[in-house]
Amino acid sequence: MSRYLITSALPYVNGVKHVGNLVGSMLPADVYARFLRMEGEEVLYICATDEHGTPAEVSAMEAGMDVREYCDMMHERQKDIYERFGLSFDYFGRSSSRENALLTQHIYRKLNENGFIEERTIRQIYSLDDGRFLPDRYVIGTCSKCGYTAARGDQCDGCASLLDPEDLIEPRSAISRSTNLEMRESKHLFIRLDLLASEIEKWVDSHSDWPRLTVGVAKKWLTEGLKPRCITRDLSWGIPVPREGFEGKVFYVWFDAPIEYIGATWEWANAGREPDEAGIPSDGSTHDASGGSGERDWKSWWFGASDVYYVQFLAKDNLPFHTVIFPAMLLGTREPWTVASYIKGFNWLTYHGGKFSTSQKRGVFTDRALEIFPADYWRYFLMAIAPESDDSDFTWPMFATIVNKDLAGNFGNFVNRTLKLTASRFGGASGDSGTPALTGVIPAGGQWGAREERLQADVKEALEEYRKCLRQIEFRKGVLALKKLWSLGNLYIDERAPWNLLKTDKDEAAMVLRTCINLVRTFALASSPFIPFTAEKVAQALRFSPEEGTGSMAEIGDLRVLGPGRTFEVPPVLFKRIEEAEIEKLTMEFAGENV
Ligand code: B3M
Ligand code: ZN
Repeated sequence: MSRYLITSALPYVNGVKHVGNLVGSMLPADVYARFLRMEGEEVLYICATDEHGTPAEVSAMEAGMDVREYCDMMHERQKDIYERFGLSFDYFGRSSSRENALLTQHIYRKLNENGFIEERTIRQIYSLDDGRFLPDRYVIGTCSKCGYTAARGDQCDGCASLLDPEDLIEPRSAISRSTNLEMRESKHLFIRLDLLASEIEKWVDSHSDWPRLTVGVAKKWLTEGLKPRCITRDLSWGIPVPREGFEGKVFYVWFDAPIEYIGATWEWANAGREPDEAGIPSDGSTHDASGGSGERDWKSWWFGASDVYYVQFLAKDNLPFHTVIFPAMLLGTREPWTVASYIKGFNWLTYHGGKFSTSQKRGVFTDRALEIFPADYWRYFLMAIAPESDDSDFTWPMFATIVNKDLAGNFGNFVNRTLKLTASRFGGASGDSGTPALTGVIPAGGQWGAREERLQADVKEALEEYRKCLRQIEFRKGVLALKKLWSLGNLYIDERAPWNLLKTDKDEAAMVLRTCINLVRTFALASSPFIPFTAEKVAQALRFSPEEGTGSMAEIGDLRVLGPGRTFEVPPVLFKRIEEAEIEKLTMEFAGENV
């Protein structure tokens, strides 16, 4: 028996994310977590905001706020949005937590003890007027290759060349615009990835089941050769480096960010209590994986945990950090930290053929998305077009097609016509006084025939197919299987035409409708990882608890769970069709400023 540890890439704290970010990490992780819980598995789904580094510092400065206060505010804002998307984190932490600081410093110390840390002196641009070193991207100037006047020190947006700050003509600070810059020497720490390369390669090779994208990126890095990598920065916002001569320096944000997967689990366990440094397991001690007292035990997930299957979800630009650098950091401690069992990487979601752009306001951002359509529309649509094996493109016409066809047409319509017809013919009182909802009673009578037996077999088969896809973390295939399952309902009801049977054989009609209501239950439960809010609505309308009869696909697929005599309500239309005119309006609204 395994337990499942799930993490999704930590969104940077600055700025609200667009729906492309969502589908590249958090949303699929959530679908997977919900699916596994539904299967009765023990799951811990952890995420957090990534709060350190220059972007947070600079955004705080732009907002005229203290960086800690800025992060407090933005963390809450993002957390709220993710809650409204139905992301079912067991914990959503913060990389600026005390837990993460202690763990980051611990991991650094172990790497250092084991000879994987090296001190080097490097030359960097210092801004006299800002009183600080400038990271490459905070130096701007004219591109020496194409003459673009707002090129950054790491890359030119005019000609896409990779640059060094020295390649810029008339370099200036992106923070203050000051040209008062000079090169200064500064001491930094490097992690000796070169010494860990063969171990990492072995580790990657031992995972033949990983997606092609994941293995491809890892292999590319390994073949190009791993070089020592700088893990410290001359900044004040970050985790202090516990080493003589490094006062005033902090760890590079990419060093502490992945450690926050562990840190957030510790935050979850502490539930607001102060962490105790002695809580970090010491060398060689293998933790009792049973978790002891039944309290939240972060170590049982992360240290010496032989029964944990750990799955990471992230977009492809984050793959090098997760397939090479983070595992090297953990392996180099020579302690038994949990490393990934499976790494699910995603390609890009583009927006009408181009990039989502925060600066140009191009594309749909998560906060605005929820003002336009309910979360389940987004969840289903985004997963249906998830950039799994290739990049994929968001367009509004596509959004409308998928919502109209699958959600409103296939699923919603079946639920609606089944429940409406039943309520109107069987016990269809128009609610108690004051409640306008149409209510009905599941009718008695009739016997299952060969068609129903076949339906039951088809449903179980479709569910098994669906289950297989999600077990293999193949979401688009999972969506296809789900659609196939829903179609079985429409096929059945059209074939059996209970509206006609009602005139000729009321018992038979009752049996068909009863079977359809059970299909509604099955569909709602099975779909709940993708459309949890709707599944909940249906559960409430049919008055069954979502936990009732779950725990296996066989139970979910059983079409004789809801028996005669149970009352139900007809829920309002679950998914509204999106009309042409609305699509045009939305396409215009989100086209961005440069169109
Ligand atoms: N915050 C980059 C990103 O949001 C970075 C991920 C950290 S994962 C440990 O794409
Ligand atoms: Zn250029």
